[in-house]
Amino acid sequence: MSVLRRARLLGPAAVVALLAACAGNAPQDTLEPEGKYAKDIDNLISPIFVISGIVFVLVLGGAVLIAIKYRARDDEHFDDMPHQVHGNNTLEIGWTILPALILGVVGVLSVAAIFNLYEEPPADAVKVQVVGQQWWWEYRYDLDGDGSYEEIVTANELVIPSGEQVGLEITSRDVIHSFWAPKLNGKRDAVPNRSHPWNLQADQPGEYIGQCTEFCGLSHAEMRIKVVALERDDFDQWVTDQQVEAETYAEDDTSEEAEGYRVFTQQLCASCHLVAGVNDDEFSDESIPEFHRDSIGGPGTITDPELQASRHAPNLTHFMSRSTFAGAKFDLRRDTEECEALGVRWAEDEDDLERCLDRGALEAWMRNPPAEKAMAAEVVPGRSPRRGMPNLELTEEQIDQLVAYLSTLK
Ligand code: HEC
Ligand SMILES: [Cu+2]
Repeated sequence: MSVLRRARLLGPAAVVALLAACAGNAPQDTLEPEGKYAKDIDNLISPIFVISGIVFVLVLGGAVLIAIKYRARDDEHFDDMPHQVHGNNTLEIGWTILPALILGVVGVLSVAAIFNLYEEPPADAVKVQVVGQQWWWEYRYDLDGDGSYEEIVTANELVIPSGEQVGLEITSRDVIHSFWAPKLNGKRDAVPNRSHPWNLQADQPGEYIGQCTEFCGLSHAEMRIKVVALERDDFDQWVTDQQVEAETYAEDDTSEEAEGYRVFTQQLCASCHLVAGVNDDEFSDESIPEFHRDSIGGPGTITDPELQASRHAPNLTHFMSRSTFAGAKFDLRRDTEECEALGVRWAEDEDDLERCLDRGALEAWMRNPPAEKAMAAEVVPGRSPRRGMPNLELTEEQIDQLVAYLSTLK
């Protein structure tokens, strides 16, 4: 292929790549940090980029200059050897020491930044265990500092207080994932049976988007991250709300949500999803096999691959306090400006919920989850054939009842 043709093919690709870098709305732009740790990284990238830029220009510029200046000008002098500088001590010591000095500076800056990223959270910091699983993130909070992450268990949205260092312990229940919210910090792998410490801090309240960045199977691209930073007061309120248990319904209650409650507890839902105050028994030490117990106390001891990956599902106790579901792939709020502006604790208000709940998305999910998100992996001997939520063949009536019931889980 001629150089020209190659350029003609590569040109448009380069232009597309270049234009993509100009996106106005780029929620995952790592070069626009919005928290301490992401800024630490940015403060490392910028000087090193400048240093590499200078080296690049000097070396490449020098090479081009010399190539032009000393090129063979005519056939007569084509085989002439240029003047040799081998053995020039000043030059040789110079170009050994200078790069070493430059790398030394880069090394010191890098190591200092890495130490910053790993600083221990203060004793009273919010601590969250982040559990990657195919294909969603679970967040478990240790609020009393006793080292067990069981005070709040939620999914999809990591809620943190803004302006504070939040200590994470990142792990996985099945395969290797990687946690990355680019505006708040760099990435950290989630590896089964390991716990990786990490920090997050968001300077301002807001929503920060990220995604799993380690290929983890079928729905890897649909395993998103949403960090929601709230003012301290709002965060405290969120914590209080999250610790309230859900209601149960009497047998003679014929309201739609009571019917939905019965579908939830009598269908398989309750064997995978925990709603605190409703089916804790099914997840208690006595009544469940050991692997399921781990889903309460956190991962770490599950070694049977089939058990590692089956029957773990998002805790639904406060499902409606989130704005997304299924690995943050779908919005639970309708896509209008008014509803988008409600913020994360949108479901508190009955009217907001009535007006803004995206019923269609939720109903579609219950009608046939694998059609909404690729989840069923092929059958591998010795492994569970199922990841995620199966199609439970619900009737339309049951779906309506379930939506009514789920709407009460605020
Ligand atoms: C075999 C286990 C299993 C059963 C049974 C099950 N689910 Fe699920 N469900 C899951 C898993 C796993 C997910 C997360 C899927 C994902 O995000 O990839 C999920 C996701 C959900 C979500 C979204 C939650 C969130 O925050 O992301 C809702 C709502 C839900 N299920 C409701 C139900 C209802 C209602 C039933 C009963 C009709 C039910 N599920 C039965 C495993 C199950
Ligand atoms: Cu993943």
